Amino acid sequence: MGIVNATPDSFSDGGQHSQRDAAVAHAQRLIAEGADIIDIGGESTRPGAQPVSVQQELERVMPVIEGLRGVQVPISIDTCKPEVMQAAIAAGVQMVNDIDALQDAAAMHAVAAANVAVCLMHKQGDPQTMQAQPQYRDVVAEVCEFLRGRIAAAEAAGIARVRIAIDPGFGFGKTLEHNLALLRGLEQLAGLGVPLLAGLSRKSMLGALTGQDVEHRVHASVAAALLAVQRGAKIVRVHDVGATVDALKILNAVNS
Ligand code: 9MG
Repeated sequence: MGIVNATPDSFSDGGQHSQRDAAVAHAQRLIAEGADIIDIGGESTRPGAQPVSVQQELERVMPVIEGLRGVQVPISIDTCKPEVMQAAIAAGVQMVNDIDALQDAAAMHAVAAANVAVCLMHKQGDPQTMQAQPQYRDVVAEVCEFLRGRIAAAEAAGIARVRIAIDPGFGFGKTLEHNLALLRGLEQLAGLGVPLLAGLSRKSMLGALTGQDVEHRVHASVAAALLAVQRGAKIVRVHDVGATVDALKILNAVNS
């Protein structure tokens, strides 16, 4: 899954049209490099990020979704807002990536009413405050229990199991130790019986381990993606698609 951030700070040279064109061109580049899914988001979820309005988010993501109409891979919308989900689904996206795991009833309804896939992610707290003091008794067991509960809630709302993926939410209300424990325990989450998505790309845990700033975390991100896939992840959400695809080709060749 290739990441396309339709946020003003991502494609920096100003005007709305050039932002849209740059985001569309970026997505097309990721597809050419081997992305199987493109994930488009209009609200930053980094620690400390401020929320944006429905209107702002729609203005950011909808032109990019329209610009990618007809591409050969499924498009995913990265949002927690039911209104954005509905508009994106109406425009043809095939997946909703909700870092809030459809805990909003209207979001659950938006996905249940459509024939789209969904990724249910775990987080503790909200992006503004989540890294202040994350606490768990047993992070793997608690994330597992939360995701088991969200799968059950989604199925009860009418979302077929084949449409559901889950994600431990690396970096979302987790310390470095929590993130490492989750990476070590990923097989337990994979055992929940739906595809597992892992997003480690360029995250601060990789900076903490390597000392590299965000622009220089490609190698660490590829290593983390490989480890996640070895432990059962079926989808890796990444910025550096070409490098990750090459690494996964080696893994697949060794495993086949
Ligand atoms: C939007 N977003 C940022 N990080 C993410 C992650 O790790 N997983 C998912 N599903 N979405 C993410």
